[in-house]
Amino acid sequence: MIFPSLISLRQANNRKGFLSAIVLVFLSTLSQAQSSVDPASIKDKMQWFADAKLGIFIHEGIYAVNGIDESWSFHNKKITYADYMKQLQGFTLKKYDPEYWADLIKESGAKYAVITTKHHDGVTMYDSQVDNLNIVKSTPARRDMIKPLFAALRERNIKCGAYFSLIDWSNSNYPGFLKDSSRYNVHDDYDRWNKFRAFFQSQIKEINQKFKPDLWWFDGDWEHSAEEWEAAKVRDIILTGNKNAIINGRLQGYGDYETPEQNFPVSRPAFNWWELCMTANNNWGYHPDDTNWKTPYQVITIFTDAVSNGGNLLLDIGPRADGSISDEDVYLLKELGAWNKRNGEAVFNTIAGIPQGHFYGPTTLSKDSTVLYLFLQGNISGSVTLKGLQNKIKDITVLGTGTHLSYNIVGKISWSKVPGLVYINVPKGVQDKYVTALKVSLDGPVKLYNGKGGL
Ligand code: FHN
Repeated sequence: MIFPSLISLRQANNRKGFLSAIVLVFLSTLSQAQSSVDPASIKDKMQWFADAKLGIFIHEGIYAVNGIDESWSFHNKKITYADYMKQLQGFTLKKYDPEYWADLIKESGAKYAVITTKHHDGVTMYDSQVDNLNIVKSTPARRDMIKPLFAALRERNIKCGAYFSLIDWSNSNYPGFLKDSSRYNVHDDYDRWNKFRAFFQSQIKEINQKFKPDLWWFDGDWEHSAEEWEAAKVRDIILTGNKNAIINGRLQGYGDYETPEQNFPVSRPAFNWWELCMTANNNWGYHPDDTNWKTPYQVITIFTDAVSNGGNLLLDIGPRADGSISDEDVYLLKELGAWNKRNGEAVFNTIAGIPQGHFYGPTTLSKDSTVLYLFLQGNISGSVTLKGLQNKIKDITVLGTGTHLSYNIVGKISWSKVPGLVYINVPKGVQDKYVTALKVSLDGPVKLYNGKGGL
């Protein structure tokens, strides 16, 4: 379900890494089949993540200088490596205000944020002692952008995530470089590969010590196997330094949760925990020529759909090279935040909703399953139907306005155990600007009839 979409993603984005996509599918299917993490053993540490529902993804890097594809632009030979790295000279962060970033993320309603510490181009966004290819030593920014942001986020009780690319196409000991040329093959020169492993694992150790991420968002695991990455050891390095750290599912089977990308699950993913990562337009980084922005309505319907299917949304922004954030990204986060202020009860700290077929739209449940939340997409008025509900309804209100709604039970046959249809009357004027949330309070934990009807 996930990986074919990644292939189409790459092709759609001209990231013609077709071969890597094939390898990706094989390795990913392998890794998924062999997830090495026992869900029961991580249930407690995952609770904040399960309750959080919304995170903000931040792709910041030298690729914002020219506003081009992050790392892929040189890998796919849209620009030479030399010209790509000339962007180091234009990366200033002169308008970078981590307090403002943290305020905006707080206002969006997000409970966590994930920022790129290093993308596939190998440039670290902090003062790495392991490599001089970092924004402190190699750009006019001359400052670490991770420490002040994590401090500002933690002041606002927002969890901090570190995106880290296992791929490092700039490192001379890394096999991969351009789409059609590699430096060497691991099996031909394992000593060189060991040098690279020691290098990237040292960076993971320093990020763990310096910033103590609450969440690690690995990427690029598809280029090598769990054995080659020493994925089990990487997991141990992190958990030894921070036993409650959460690791995403891009560590060749040694992660805690799954990360579908850009494409939207139709049926409920069979994962204990999952997170849909998504761009606000078509690109992860700042790309001024990309004006294909999603609307707040589209983001909110995708968000409620993901949550109703037991997942989180990690919504991406791509700040500029001076650290300022585009008006379009700001507008989306503020509109999403205003909606969360009106309807957050139906999202945060809830659990996945009732199975499809009982209501034509996303739903969620309170943790004790005694409150059912129904999401009405678009400007729905008139009446909406709930099928198979065996509970008695205590009350129905519209979140955001508190308006109480009436309802009728239709077609209930006294001697039959099959429940009637609940028609909820939604008058004009109570609708939310984007998605309306109805709160249905029940007489106990939800009980559903999902039979085929009849006598
Ligand atoms: O190659 C990266 C891409 O540049 C971007 O960082 C996304 C974000 O999830 N991950 C990879 C593509 O799957």
